[in-house]
Amino acid sequence: MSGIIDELKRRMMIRFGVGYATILLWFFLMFSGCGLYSFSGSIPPHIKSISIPLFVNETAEFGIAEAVTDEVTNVFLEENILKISDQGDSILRGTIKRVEDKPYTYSEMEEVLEYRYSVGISVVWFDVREEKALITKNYTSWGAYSLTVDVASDGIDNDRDGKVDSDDPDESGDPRQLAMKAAVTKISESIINDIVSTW
Ligand SMILES: [Ca+2]
Ligand SMILES: [Ca+2]
Repeated sequence: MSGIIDELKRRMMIRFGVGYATILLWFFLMFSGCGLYSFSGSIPPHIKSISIPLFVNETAEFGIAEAVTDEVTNVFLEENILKISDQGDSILRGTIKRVEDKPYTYSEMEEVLEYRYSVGISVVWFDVREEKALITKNYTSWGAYSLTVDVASDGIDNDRDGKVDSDDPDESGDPRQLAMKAAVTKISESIINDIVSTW
């Protein structure tokens, strides 16, 4: 008798277990579905692709237009947000308006401890079919660096990812280049966020 009860218990466990797994799977599909829906659903449905011509550089900063254009393009490719195309039904145009290096903190000896590299970029995301701008916005961001201490020991979170010096494997190389990369990455993220959350 107890054998039969044990068998019934076992079967109920299996059924309950399967049911539980089904519910979990259902929840997973529902939520991941919602995630996908809200992500792509925020872009007008007739826009399936985007052209990203090389940003215009109005500053003397060499290579920054390429750096920003590449970063934005890479995020689109990685996240599979819109198809990148030379003849896209939307176009992202950007202009590097301003690059500045400014002292930010000083030592007691009035030496500059930290510089801030800041970038200003104006961007237009244009709907080709309806011939209207979907986003027109200016973006600014910055990265920090020292001219006297190595990026790996300057006590500065150069790329603003919350990790400093030896805790951050990314903090190496040319300080100003790292600051530029940080600014460019932040602006690229902001542009992408605005594109996927306009509607
Ligand atoms: Ca860092
Ligand atoms: Ca550092």
